[in-house]
Amino acid sequence: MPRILMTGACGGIGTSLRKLLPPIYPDLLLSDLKAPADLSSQETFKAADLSDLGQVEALCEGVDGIIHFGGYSVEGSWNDILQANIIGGYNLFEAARRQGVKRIVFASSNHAVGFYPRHRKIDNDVQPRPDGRYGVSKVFGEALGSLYADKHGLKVTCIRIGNFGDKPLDRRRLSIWLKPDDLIQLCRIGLEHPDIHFEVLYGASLNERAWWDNQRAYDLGYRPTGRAEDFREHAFAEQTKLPADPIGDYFQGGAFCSTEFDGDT
Ligand code: 15L
Repeated sequence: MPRILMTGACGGIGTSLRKLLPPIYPDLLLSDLKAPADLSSQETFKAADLSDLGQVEALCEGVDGIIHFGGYSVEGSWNDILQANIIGGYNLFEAARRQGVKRIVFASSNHAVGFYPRHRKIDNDVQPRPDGRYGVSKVFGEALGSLYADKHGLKVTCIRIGNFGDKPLDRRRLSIWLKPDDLIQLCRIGLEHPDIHFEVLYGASLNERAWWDNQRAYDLGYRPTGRAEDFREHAFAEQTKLPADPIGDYFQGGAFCSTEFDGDT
């Protein structure tokens, strides 16, 4: 039975996946800076600060595969992003190498490519166009994954997650929504598929308005079940509550693009 480590256990995605993963991976080790308040006696938890290599190395001992959701998950100050995502990302890959971990699923983000305009459909070969310091840290994480796959033989899958949740929250999210069960499928591909070397996949459900060509994920067996259009009315109703954002509406990354923006469209 493989031992799977999931970092970021207290984050939005980690909180949801903590409940969904145990039937698939019963030997699940959870980690974050502090234990979740509702940690049950059935769960195994070890605290670690990603910016401390020694702590991350201790965490990786005896682990076969990692799902890395830890770190900063939105735009932040340079120092926060530097500690949690740049240094933390390096520590995670390096600790995994030192401890002989075989596979890593890295939670990348749509914000690694957020400055592509919405009228352009992109695949997983496009060059990065990060839309902030957070997006840059995700590009860095993908680059680390590529390096550790090519140089050290780790099997690495980067998932450019759109917007994870039970339903799409607004018009933009109709294009990038990711249902929890579909993320589980992508994680399983990364942790189990025999053909993985280094992959970049899009974390998106069955979204008719998708801006991403996710053929590679489908080739690896991905069969999403979440249909964004089933929630169209809800998403459009929520959209009316948001302030106008012409810059954000032009780019795939939305408000991550319009924040601090003084460029050209
Ligand atoms: C992300 O990468 C964030 O982690 C999440 O909080 C959302 O903002 C999401 O992107 C999004 O683009 O909607």
